Amino acid sequence: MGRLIVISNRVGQPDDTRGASVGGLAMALGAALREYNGIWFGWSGRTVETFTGQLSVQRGQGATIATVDLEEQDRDEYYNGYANRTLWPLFHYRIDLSAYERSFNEGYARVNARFAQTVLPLLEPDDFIWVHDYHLIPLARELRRRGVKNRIGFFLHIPWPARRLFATLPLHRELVEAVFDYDLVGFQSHDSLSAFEDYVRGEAEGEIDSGGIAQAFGRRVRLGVFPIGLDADAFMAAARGEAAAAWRERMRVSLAGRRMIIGVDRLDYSKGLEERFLAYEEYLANTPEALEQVFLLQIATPSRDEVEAYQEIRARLDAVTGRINGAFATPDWVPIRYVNRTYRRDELAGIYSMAAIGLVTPLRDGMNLVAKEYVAAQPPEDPGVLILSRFAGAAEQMEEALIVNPFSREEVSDAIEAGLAMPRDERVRRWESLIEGVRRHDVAAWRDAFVEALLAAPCSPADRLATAEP
Ligand code: GDG
Repeated sequence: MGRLIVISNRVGQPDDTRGASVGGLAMALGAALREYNGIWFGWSGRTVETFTGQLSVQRGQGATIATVDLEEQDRDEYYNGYANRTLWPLFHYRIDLSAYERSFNEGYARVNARFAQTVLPLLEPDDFIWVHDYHLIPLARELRRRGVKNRIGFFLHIPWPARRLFATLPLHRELVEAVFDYDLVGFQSHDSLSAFEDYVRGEAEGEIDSGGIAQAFGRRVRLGVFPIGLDADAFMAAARGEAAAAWRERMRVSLAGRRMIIGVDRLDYSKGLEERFLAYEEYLANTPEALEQVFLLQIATPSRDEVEAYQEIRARLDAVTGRINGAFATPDWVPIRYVNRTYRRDELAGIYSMAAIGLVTPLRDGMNLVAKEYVAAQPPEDPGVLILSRFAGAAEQMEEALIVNPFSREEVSDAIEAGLAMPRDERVRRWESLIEGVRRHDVAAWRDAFVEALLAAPCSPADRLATAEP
């Protein structure tokens, strides 16, 4: 079997098993690459005055990491622009925040072409290529134009939006047409898959056969659902380790008999943090006996802070937490402990394990790994309760959580009350079912299912010739 070539916007540190890096993608791919003799290619995160296409290659224990520098204009138009100001908000149903600027589009096309050009000399005929996420949707098209016939798969970590929303994107057809240069396209959830299929049928005059093959634009691509998972055993082991134990003790002292609700998220408007705080405020207002007995610890790691919408959400959250704390706090209790910094994964595991409730209420989320981490960190004999948004991909798998509509303060507030009152035998029963799913559908199962489907996908080089440049 050939090598696995992973291509994503940024590369992670596959040898870093303690996981200092933030973001579900880096954790998931690190585990995948250790297993194969893989190459991981992406942007170095650095900018230079003029693009050179110079590869910088680093051989680690598990994988070879290859990176390239981009220009400042690339970062502005491709990364901060098309990826995070156009596609991210649109794919998370925030068309009010989506910026449609031609220069972003051009930057996106330019960087995808640069990625293809730079990775080309690394490729061997037997390699199979796995492209990740919304930054690189047209990469297969760019590779095909350069004559690449290898199997290429694409996995979308974020949701695919409903057809009518997607159609608000200028040049939406071109973007979907580019999807048809892959052999396999994977989504996190059935919800995303059916939104894509709906677009293919309704806007691209295409068809989906019973085997999950989509046909449109004179080409075919296999579609599938591949819900991402945790490196569950490693995370459970981290929860039993020294750093976790130290944090458990630190939290035990600081709890002083109170009960903790926890949220852990990148500071992103899609995660529903403001709505979460307001629902929690509603719970406090309606439950006087909870005052001084409960608190919400929200760890919100700053992210994409060059993008205005992120600066705005950060300022709003500062204001909302300040207001709620001002209204409810007493000299020895604050209702919301709001923390804008990063912790190591093993430290997080210890903190999660002390929380009576994991509050995971994104307004839209491809999957949401925090929900799975919370479950993996719980003590089996006395587990906490997961409250989970129905709009996270994880909700399709984690039915034993308390599933809520994150837009409804009342519903979330009721779920907090129900979670805190839930008897131990019900908590154990729900948790046993949840942890079984987290362990079975782990990151290795995700990778194996995707790779197997990619290797089995119908690969028809004849179709490719149509898109190759003369
Ligand atoms: C995208 C999709 C999909 C957070 N704070 C710290 C920290 N984190 C870690 C969490 C978790 C990860 O970041 C966040 O993963 P999510 O899955 O919740 O969300 P995104 O970053 O938006 O990821 C998402 C994912 O890709 C994978 O496909 O599930 O839907 O949006 O692992 O623990 N990690 C550390 N310190 C922190 O302070 N070490």
